[in-house]
Amino acid sequence: MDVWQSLYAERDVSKPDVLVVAKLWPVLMNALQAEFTVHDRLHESDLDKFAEVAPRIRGICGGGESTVGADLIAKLPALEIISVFGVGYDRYDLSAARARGIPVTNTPDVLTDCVADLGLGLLINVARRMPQNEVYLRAGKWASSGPAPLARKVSGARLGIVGLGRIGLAIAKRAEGFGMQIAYTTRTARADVSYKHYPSAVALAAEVDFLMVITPGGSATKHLIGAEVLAALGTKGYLINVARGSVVDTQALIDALQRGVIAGAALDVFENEPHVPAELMAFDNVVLSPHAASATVQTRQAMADLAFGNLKAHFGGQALLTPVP
Ligand code: A2R
Repeated sequence: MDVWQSLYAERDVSKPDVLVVAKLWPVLMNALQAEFTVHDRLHESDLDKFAEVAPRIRGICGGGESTVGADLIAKLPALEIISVFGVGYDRYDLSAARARGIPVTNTPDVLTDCVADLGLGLLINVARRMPQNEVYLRAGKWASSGPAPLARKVSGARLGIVGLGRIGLAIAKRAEGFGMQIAYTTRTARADVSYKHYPSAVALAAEVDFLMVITPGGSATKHLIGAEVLAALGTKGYLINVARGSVVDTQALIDALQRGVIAGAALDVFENEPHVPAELMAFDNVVLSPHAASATVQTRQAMADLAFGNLKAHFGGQALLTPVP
């Protein structure tokens, strides 16, 4: 048996080779392994083996925060499809994929409710100091020192949403239930909503109590929320980020919190996640969440069904379920 025969003998040639570029949820991983020949992060763990299998890799599956650059795509001459387990794909080089005619799919819509739920949950948490209050109670301070400090009322407050797409709109609908006054900023005003549109995040921030960030990541929105926006939000304003860490200038946020430029922040995403700056962890007026917006069993199952379904559709010669436009 020559080297190629031995390679082929090890694998089921009827199962397309798929490179997995993230530590995926086991349910999705199991589905992939049943249908495909899966190479789990081989490009990071074993470069020799990766060089061996790269010529026959036909699909990539990764998470929303994975990086798939032009360099990786160039190493995969047989690549036909990239399936993203997430709605955001800002670290995938779409131009490089498109130049080769390789479709990219994502998992929109199915996670909208959960991200919106968490966005509003974070807003209420930071305003009403729910995590801090629980720590206060558990530390016995209620009994020893009396009631916890007063919080900020949510119902009826002014909410500014940066990015009024699928998720931004779902957040707005929830906030309507709290009688909040809603305004937003996007590059193009929506004709189908009556919320007030502002031309920039700075203009919006100056008019609201809570600024909710829910745009895509990537170079177009990098540090969209910086010192100027935070100054406009002001000493009574709160920032909530459920978009991508890159949309907020972390150093500017830390500076603003240190100097009392804003009232507080609630963050589900970070620039260098899973690493969270120690400065952020130290603030009493900051609520932190480990990028958990879509992390429910129900939503992750729906996302897995789409991420897997797109690959299966492609290799079965069917139309893709959710191609990135
Ligand atoms: O700017 P527009 O008119 O394209 O509106 C989109 C808005 N957006 C921006 N707003 C302000 N400045 C920008 N530079 C900017 N770029 C985009 O973000 C639109 O209203 C919204 C994105 O909405 P969708 O595409 O429907 O995305 P979805 O499902 O709401 O998810 C948003 C992001 C994902 O990309 C992940 O990064 C994260 O939520 O999970």
